[in-house]
Amino acid sequence: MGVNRDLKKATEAYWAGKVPQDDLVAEGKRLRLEHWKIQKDAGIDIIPSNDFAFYDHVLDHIQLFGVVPERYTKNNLTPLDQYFAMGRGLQRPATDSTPAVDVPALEMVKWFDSNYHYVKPTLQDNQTFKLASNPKPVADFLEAKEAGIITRPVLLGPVSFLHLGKADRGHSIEPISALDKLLPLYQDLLKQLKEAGAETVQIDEPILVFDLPKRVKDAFKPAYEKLGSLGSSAPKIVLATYFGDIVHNIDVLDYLKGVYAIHVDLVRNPEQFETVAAALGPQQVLSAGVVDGRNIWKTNFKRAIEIVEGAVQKLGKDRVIVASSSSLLHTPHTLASEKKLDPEIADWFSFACEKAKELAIIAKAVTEGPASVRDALEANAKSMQARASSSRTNDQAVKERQSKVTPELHERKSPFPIRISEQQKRLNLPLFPTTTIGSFPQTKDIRVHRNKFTKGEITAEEYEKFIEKEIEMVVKVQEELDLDVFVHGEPERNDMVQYFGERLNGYAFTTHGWVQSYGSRCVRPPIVVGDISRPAPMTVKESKYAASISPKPMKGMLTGPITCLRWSFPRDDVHQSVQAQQLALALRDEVVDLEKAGIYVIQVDEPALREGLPLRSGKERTDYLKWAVDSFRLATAGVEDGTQIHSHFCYSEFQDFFYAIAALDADVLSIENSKSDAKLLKVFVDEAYPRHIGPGVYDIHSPRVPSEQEIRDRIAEMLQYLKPDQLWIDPDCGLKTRQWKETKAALTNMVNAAKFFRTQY
Ligand code: MET
Repeated sequence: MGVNRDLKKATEAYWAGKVPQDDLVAEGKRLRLEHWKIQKDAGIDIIPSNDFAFYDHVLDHIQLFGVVPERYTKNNLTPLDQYFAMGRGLQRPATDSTPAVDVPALEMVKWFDSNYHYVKPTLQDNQTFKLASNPKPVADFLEAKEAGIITRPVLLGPVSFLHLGKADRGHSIEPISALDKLLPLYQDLLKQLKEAGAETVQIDEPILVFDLPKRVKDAFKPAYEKLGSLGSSAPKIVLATYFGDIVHNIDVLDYLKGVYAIHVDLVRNPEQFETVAAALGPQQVLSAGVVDGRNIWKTNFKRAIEIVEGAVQKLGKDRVIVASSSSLLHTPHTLASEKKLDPEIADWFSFACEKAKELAIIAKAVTEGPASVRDALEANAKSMQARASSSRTNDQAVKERQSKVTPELHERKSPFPIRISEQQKRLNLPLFPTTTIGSFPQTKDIRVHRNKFTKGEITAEEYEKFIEKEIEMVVKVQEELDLDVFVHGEPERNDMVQYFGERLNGYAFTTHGWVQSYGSRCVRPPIVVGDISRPAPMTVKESKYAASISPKPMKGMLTGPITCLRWSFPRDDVHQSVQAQQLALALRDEVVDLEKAGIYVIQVDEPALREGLPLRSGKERTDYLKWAVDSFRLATAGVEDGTQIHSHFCYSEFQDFFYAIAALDADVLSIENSKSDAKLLKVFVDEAYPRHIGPGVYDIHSPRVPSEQEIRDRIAEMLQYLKPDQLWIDPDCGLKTRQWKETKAALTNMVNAAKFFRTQY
């Protein structure tokens, strides 16, 4: 994105019509050159190209191979506008010279287990492919060459490209079946790259870290036989995998004998080295990913050098490349931008620019001997030592508390039937109770006040008064709407994870540590640096105030341990289960404090529970589900039977790990369902799920106001699967991104629809 999110600024200015396309294109060129130069100056020998994308690199390939559904091609858009239309949709009124355009975006989903999102290749029956004229990988290679840098172009491999795709709506093609038609384009592209002067090319096949259907696994054979058959008319291929190990797919390496090198992630799975090294052909090179592309910690040089030296011993110097484990897209740009970080902590971090330098040092240490980089090694050892023994990292009290966690702490006092009757006595809710998921619109006024407060332009009291006024307003609106369980609206929260991180010991924050989430959207994850604890209540004041101004039940609102962990940069020196347990204990205290303050409905959001699922089935996944569920239970089980625990997820596809959802033992679950088939709810019937559920009745991601009838129809559908006394009525997520006008209109219709059903039962 550039050191100051330059690409974000340029694309958004272009989308807003503030700058012409040429300016955006020029900014792209400037950024590419700058990033090549950073790597060159850092001492990187092999510099990648075609890793720059205006929106997403998978989308680049969609356009490169002409996998563009007709709805995007028929509007006479420029190629770049067509590209953005696929990435983010395009809605444009007609002008004198152009007709109106209204196309939704292609589907976008998470990239493996990261928080980056890619655009899904969307294929149609009888899909054809066409290589773009002046293909971007070739153009970018030539651009770098002109600047005096010979790069290694990066392509997404044909098998991964297809397997990561899907059939378009109304089509039934199995993407991998199109491989034969796609391969000639890769061949053509490789030849063009060679003609342009590329000696090597990196082809990513990250799907090798998944469990693969046989058909997909088998596809590697024809694919790499064809690409390998070009001999000297194509660049040599470095086949890259990342985010996991490839041991379970190691037989695929038999089909890859024609490739020059294999890249593996040795940060996540150092143990795969032996198996991979043994499976390499006698000439094949190993690209050893030893610098973490997914986190912000300084590389432990000693450990990394040991791994590289081990590889050199086994394979010989000429057969080892030192690399980052994955693309550095997932790390912030440079530590040099962080002026406010405590120097003690800053010394432990390494962002993308620093990681590039680390790679050069590791390679030099191995090739020229440790003496050639003595100062760097000594400084690194010191940092490692300082971090390991720092009081910021280690909190004895936290460790002690963890050692005393017993199985009983994960259990509510009584089973659900007893709890719900206690809760009902206290809450006295009607059938089909209505509620919302937590946030109400985050208006400009709220952001302005928060900024002023952060900058010290208004006092803490002034800010607090402002927040109270917002809460009063939100409560009043809910009274007018006649909702049953209220929320305070979350006006005081900048972000659902950062807000908690800022109130916990053990967290650090950056000012510029942005990473791309999708398109121009970036997030700035907080960093877990040490043992986590809660010095003081975090949300009680706001919830208590809200409860004090209305007789209706007020729902307390917390972010769950797994979501706090997943949306942060976690520690790499203790297992994530330990960090989750620490977060759980901190949240447990908060839950109990909320109850003491008279808050008898408490929601603990876990929207990231699913993305934390390990990529492959098996032990790691089962283990994860165990500790993830345990952390939720530990956080919530401290309350009395009469206090109602809610949880919220933003997806409804959990059929494959339903037992874990059930094991959370939440009294009420609210889930995303408005865009999915109500049939997904069948699992609740099949599994005889006994507790309460609120499948979102309308989509909050769109400003569209659903009619009362539409919501009634949706509820009727849900009642085919859920019992009337089990069903809650709510929107499918928080309302923070919406405007007030549509929020009130949609909630009015929602409450009326619930009231209608009350008359029916
Ligand atoms: N309580 C949160 C909200 O309403 C839940 C968001 S889940 C992404 O904003």
